[in-house]
Amino acid sequence: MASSLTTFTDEARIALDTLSGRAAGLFSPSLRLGVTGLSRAGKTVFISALVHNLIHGGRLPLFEAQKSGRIARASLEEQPDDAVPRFQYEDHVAALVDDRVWPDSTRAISELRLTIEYESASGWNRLFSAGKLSIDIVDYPGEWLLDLPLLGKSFADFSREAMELAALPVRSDLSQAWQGLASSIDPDADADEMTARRLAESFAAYLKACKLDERALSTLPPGRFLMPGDLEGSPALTFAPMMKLSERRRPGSLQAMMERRYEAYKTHVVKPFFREHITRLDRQIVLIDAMQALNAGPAAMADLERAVTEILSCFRPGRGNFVADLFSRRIDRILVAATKADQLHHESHDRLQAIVRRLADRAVARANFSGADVDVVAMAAVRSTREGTVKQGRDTLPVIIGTPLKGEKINGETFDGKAETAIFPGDLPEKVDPVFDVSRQQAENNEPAIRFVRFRPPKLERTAEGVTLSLPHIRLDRALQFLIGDRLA
Ligand SMILES: Nc1nc2c(ncn2[C@@H]2O[C@H](COP(=O)(O)OP(=O)(O)OP(=O)(O)O)[C@@H](O)[C@H]2O)c(=O)[nH]1
Ligand SMILES: [Mg+2]
Repeated sequence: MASSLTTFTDEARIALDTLSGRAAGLFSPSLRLGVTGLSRAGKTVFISALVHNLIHGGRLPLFEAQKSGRIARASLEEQPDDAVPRFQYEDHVAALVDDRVWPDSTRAISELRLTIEYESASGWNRLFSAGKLSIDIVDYPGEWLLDLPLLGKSFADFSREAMELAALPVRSDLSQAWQGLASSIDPDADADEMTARRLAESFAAYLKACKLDERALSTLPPGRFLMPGDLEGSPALTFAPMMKLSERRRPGSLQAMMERRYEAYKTHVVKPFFREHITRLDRQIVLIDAMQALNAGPAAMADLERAVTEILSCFRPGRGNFVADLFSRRIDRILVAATKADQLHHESHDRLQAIVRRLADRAVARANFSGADVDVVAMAAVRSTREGTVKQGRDTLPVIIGTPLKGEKINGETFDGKAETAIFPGDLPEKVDPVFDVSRQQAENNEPAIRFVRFRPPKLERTAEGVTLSLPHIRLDRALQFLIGDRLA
């Protein structure tokens, strides 16, 4: 009797704590927003601009909660995951705003919690909810997502596919050194650390060369070979595909060692990453550098499309897929966003968006994927240019004006990183099809459609009182509305 009474009061106290905690807003609802994209796609800039605009009450007319004045406050709070590096928001904003330089490359996962206090739009909700939403923003390399298919592949499958891809004409020259080395090694020889390392380094060098090459080739797994994070040099990363594998590997052989490490990579790197991060996401934005791909031509567009297909496949693995079991939550909204639209005149923004829509539609159709809303946007998280016109003879040309980065070149002129310049960027094609038509590229070998120059981040305007205004953007508000707007209704 006495003991059950204690149990009862304990439970009652916990229940009471929960209630008062809720009343104090301690248990505010949260939303996990994943931000990804291949390296240099614009993840760090996007997160910095999003947070800066919310904290400083930026101009966000398409973000309904802000426009109608229902956001009381947005502030940074301690993140829920102690073992994940914090997104260094203050450093990135200082770079953008004070120094007018783009933030450094980040190359690993990081997290930031932004809490929004708001007034609900409906009287009913106002009565029952605390009007507080915590958004946990998770920035992670898209390259790591491309590892997911490895979970279903044996070392022999992985080796065979790697060989096939390396032998393709587009890659054969880049993979030559590694192929040469791999073919000279007997998998049945005794396991040897230095041989394993030489093979792994040579294979990683080939993957990096694909990435750096101007053919803008899509990324091949293992993703950590390109973006090792804090795992550089660890045994789980010191393996490579092998040729001439024997069916029955000998214990103590090089093949046995490589196979064990490949399995360790899956168990200790790929799986935990998915379980701890991807499967807990509610919403996702995939940033793409469509401008760079457009400039490189249809083959690069096809490659970008392939990468987006693979990335989308990771978020909603169809039923029956072995990874579906890993998911604890369901991503219900995905935004595919082309950043850096500020390198075009606004007349081309809708064209860029149409191109991204086509790309996303094709990727969705091909991915093993269902059940999430996918939208697209052409945006600039940070707008580095203004618009204007320039008279040339009898024509008036629409131009964009900004400070080109030091060393950028156009028409033989090299910029010093200080002077403002007006540039006629050219228009994107009106029709979408040719952009994806690979046969056209070989036929014409034409000039890039757009001339694009990279600009420095903008100079922020100050009010009469000396207050710095928030970072200017293009359609960041539209992205926000799609990603979190409904949760602030
Ligand atoms: N004009 C313009 N350039 C941008 C914008 N966002 C990103 N960039 C450019 O793209 C580069 C990469 O942006 P980041 O945000 O660092 O990209 P990331 O995806 O975090 O890159 P990693 O950390 O290397 O994976 C920047 O250095 C800028 O030059 C934008 O909104 N407008
Ligand atoms: Mg980054």
